[in-house]
Amino acid sequence: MHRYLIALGSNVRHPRHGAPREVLRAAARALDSAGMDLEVLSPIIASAPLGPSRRRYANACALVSSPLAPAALLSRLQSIEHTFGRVRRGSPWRARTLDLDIVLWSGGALADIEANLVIPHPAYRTRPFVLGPATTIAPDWRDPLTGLATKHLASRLTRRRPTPR
Ligand code: A4P
Ligand code: MG
Repeated sequence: MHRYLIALGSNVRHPRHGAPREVLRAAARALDSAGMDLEVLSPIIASAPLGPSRRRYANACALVSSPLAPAALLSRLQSIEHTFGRVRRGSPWRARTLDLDIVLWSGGALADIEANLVIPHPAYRTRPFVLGPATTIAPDWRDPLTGLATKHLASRLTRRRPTPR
């Protein structure tokens, strides 16, 4: 059995599930029936968008256990994204409403070129919308590359810098 920390994000309503936070709740249930055991879902937070989008995001993290290896797990996540994100309302297909990223796994650092998969997720150390929820469910999980625990990475981001005089 492996353990994974998954980051969930959404900033588009889903016609059936509703607002982004409901999309995340439904996505967490979907993880549970796609070869993963959902151990815990973090609180769902609202976060300011990073990047070009203007809509606020709902973000959360989930801890799952699974017999699936990383590449197989990624393709399960992508098919869940697909069922949620591409809702046919006539054509063309609409933008994705759900992003599921693998942040960490129990096997340490991994770069699978064929599967286009890098773990830890290269951007997680600088993203408050990942580290905040992650700290509530996996505070002591260490980044295999820096050796820093989630809670330390998070506090590095929020720590106030000395004000210049
Ligand atoms: N990939 C490589 N490593 C991983 C991994 N550890 N987990 C590859 C998941 N996927 C991984 O992802 C693109 C490719 O990354 C995949 O082919 C996969 O093989 P994608 O999800 O299809 O595309 P994307 O969403 O454009 O990329 P990505 O990297 O997930 O986007 P970002 O950078 O995460 O941006 N602001 C707030 N507040 N909250 C958010 O959640 N999210 C984004 C999405 C932007 N701004 C945001 C948020
Ligand atoms: Mg993604």
